[in-house]
Amino acid sequence: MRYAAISISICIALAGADLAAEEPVILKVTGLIDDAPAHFTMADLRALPATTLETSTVVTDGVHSFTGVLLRDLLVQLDATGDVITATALNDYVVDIPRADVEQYDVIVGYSMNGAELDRADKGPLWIVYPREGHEALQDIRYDYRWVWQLSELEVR
Ligand SMILES: Nc1nc2c(c(=O)[nH]1)N[C@H]1C(S)=C(S)[C@@H](COP(=O)(O)O)O[C@H]1N2
Ligand SMILES: [Mo]
Repeated sequence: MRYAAISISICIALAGADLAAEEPVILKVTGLIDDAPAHFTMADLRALPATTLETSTVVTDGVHSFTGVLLRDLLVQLDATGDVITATALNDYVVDIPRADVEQYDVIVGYSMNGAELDRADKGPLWIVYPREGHEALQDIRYDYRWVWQLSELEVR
C-alpha cells in the first residue's frame, strides 16, 4: 500500500515534469516587483492583453506588424516600483531601458512578427519593439540599442 502510494506520487511528479518540459519559461522578471522572480511561458504571455504595432525596424526592410504585451502593463501587473529595467538576452547582451520610455511610448515585449511566432534562431522568442514608425524621436541610435532581441530577462531596478 505504501509502495503504491509512493509510485503514484512518482508518476504524478514525472507527469508534472513532462508538462513543464512542453512549456519552457521564456521570460524571467526579477528585482523590484511584488513577488520576484516572475516566470512567463509563451502561453502566459499570450494570455495577457495583446498589442499590435506597425513599425519599421533597424534590421529589416519596410514596415512590419509586431504583436506582444505592453511593457508598461506588464510592469504594472507585477507591481514594479523601479525606474530602470535592465534587459538581458540569450546572447548575454545587456542594456538599460528607462521606465520613462514605456510610460511615454507603447513599447512591447513582442512574440510575433507578421502573425508568425518569432524564431529563436533569429530575433525570438521575444523582441523588445519600440513604435519607431510615427515617432521620429525614436529613430535614434539611443533607442536602437534598446530593441533587445532574444530577450530572456528583465530586472527592475
Ligand atoms: N540580443 C541582442 N539584442 C540587441 C543587440 C545584440 O547584440 N543582442 N544589439 C543591439 C544594437 S547595438 C542594435 S543597434 C540593434 C540592432 O542590432 P543588429 O543590427 O545587430 O541586429 O539591436 C540591439 N539589440
Ligand atoms: Mo548598435
